[in-house]
Amino acid sequence: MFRRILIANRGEIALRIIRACRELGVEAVCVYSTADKDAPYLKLADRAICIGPAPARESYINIPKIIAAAEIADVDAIHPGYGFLSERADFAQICRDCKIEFIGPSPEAMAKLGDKVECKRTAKAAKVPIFPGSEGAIEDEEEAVKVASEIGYPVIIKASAGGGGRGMKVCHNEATLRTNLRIASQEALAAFGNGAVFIEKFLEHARHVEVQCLGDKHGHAIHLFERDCSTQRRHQKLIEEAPGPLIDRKKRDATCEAAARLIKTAEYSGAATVEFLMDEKQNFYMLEVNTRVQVEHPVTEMITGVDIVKMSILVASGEPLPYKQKDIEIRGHAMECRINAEDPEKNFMPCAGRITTFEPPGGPGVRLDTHVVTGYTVPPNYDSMIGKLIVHADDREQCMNRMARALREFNVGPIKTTIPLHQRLMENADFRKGGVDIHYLERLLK
Ligand code: MV4
Repeated sequence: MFRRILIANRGEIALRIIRACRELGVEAVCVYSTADKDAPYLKLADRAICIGPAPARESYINIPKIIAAAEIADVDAIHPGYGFLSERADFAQICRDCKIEFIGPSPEAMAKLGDKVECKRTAKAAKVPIFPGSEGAIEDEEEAVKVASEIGYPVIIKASAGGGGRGMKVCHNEATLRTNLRIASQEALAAFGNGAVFIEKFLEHARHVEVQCLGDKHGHAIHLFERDCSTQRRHQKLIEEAPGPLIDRKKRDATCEAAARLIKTAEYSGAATVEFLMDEKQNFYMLEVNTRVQVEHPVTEMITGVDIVKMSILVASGEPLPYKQKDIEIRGHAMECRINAEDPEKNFMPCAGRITTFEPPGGPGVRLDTHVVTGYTVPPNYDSMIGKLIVHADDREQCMNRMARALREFNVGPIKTTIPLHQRLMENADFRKGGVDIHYLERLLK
């Protein structure tokens, strides 16, 4: 096991990683920007190093500064958390060159699964279901038109280097396909430095179901079942739950096994999430792979009992996964509400500022992953998530009742948060039935 780890992140995930380190007997070194200098979680680290001013470019995503801090603190490894440098294959390669273990996949596995065209190719070989579409990147317009007429409109153009909904265009006919192809490729080149685009069948009504996987450096890969993350707005998830409600067991198992196969085929080590869209007939189609620990990992931890952050550290140190697939079982139901410092009444405008009232919920089955304490000031420079309320119960119904109870106990002020919106959702008949699609929240907010 590592002696000392540098945490190249901030906020609740930095605290989550500190906690995993402490339990593993590993020293944790935090880095922080001047905007986070008073963050209370820094006192829980064994050491904290200032890496620069508030803008992430000059601190949390500044590779020379992160590497300098790692050298000064003499760490064995760097945990990137999510966001920031977590999915940068160039950073993973620099860590390797500096003989610092990157806690995550190899740069090769990250590049392979991070590029969507490459990822689809690998998925197809591993018999993971994908949308019908172009084989690889589009080389010329006529080829795209031919593929589209074969699979039928609507089709969607995606950037191979894109992600999280960036650089996508839906086309309903040949004329718009032709026009959009050129625009999409130019935009992709400008935004990602890679103009490669591909097309696939566009699915209108869908649920977002993703499979949590873990791989080690000994060729083992397992899945920890799925999460439903359909309740989102502008590609920002608001609620995640596990298992996915109302999903046929056989189809679910086949998809989860396919996801684990993909991770194994890619010789992937660490935590990975394979994203799918699920149609009304519960057919699954892979979208992309997230090569990091995700925000919503706790719901999977609650239903499986597996500590995903600890596992990410364990496998990076070269240990084999201490679980076989048959050891993994679903226990009950878990749900996570993202608590953002935003005003849902004002188009989710971020609300930075001092939190003078902070009364967290508690009691059976309640977990709160947050770095916030009374008197904490939310800086305006980073994302607005200030915590995640996760609850676990025997079934979905009791889970929602428990969430409603916990939300009622949770008192945050004077800044606005997403708590009242979550309370409304816990009482919404469509949400309670389960199986809402990816457009549900935006429809509700209209
Ligand atoms: C799609 C799709 C429909 N059909 N692909 C958006 C984010 C990126 N990961 C992929 N996305 C989509 N890909 C096909 N072939 C619809 C979306 C999509 C979406 C997916 C998941 C969660 C929310 C979404 C919101 C709008 C569009």
